[in-house]
Amino acid sequence: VSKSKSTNGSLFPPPSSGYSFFRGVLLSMEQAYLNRNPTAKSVLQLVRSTDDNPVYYDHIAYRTFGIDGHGIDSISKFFLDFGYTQRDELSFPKKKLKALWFSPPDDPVVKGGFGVFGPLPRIFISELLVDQMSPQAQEIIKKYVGLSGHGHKHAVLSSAIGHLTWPRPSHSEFQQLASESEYAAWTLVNGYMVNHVTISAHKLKCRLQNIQSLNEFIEKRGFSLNSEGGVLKVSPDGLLLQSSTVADSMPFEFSDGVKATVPCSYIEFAERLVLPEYKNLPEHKVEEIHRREGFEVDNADKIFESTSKDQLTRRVA
Ligand code: OOG
Ligand code: NI
Repeated sequence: VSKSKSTNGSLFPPPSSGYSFFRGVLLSMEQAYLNRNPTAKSVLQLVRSTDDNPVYYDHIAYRTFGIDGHGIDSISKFFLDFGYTQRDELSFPKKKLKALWFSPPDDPVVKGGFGVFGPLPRIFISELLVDQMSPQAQEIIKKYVGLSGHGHKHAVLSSAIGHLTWPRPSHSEFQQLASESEYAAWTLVNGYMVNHVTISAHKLKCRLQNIQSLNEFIEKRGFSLNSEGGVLKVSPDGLLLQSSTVADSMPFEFSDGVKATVPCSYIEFAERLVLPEYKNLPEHKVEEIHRREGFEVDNADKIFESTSKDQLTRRVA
């Protein structure tokens, strides 16, 4: 195979065998996310430099407006095309949200690869049940979704380049949505941008592989964790443990010239414990399939709050 040198002197395609188009897209989404979210970037670097081993992702999450073609499907079709399988639906009636998660296909891992070059992450996509919102909120959402034209057909591209598919809203429109649903306001200004990536805690090799130590380690270094319902979110079966940072906020210039900060993205940690039926497996034989799968509504309900005003203002205080 002949390799050509690009103008900056690096080889293209990169010499690692597992560099596929699909992983290239994930890499662009990850870069767009890390470039906008200094906390996520620092936390990831901190964990990477502390653990001498590769850091892997448990899942990547997105938010959408649940309007024909603009909701979960707009992102999920890309993953389904590349071999993902649709799994369970989760519903959050109080927040007027629903979510679906998708499990990855088997894909050879790039030797020494980490992040998006490690084992492929699960995908978690939620959507706002727009028809349950007030007429005023629906009008704003439909206005921007309409202005995006065919943008929803390119949701993945929008996420990868980190650019909204609709024009920026006015400050009052943002406020109106925020008063009804912080999720709606977040989605209006962040669009298809990655909402978070999740570090797989049980795959870390050092002392941080226990999520409690990871939480302590992160807090000691001055980062705030989402405290909604307690920092550590535990599933009823006790086997899925999750925590997350408070989202970064960013200065944003609204269409009417108002400048204000808006919530962006956060980073999450997840520890999946070994299922009871495999508890006697020797540690070196334990694989991901022996651990707790899926997501948990009550955990997720609290993780959503990572971008809430309550959590963000707590952080500044
Ligand atoms: C998703 C919150 C839920 C999880 O892992 O349960 C979640 C969001 O904030 O959009 O990430
Ligand atoms: Ni998550």
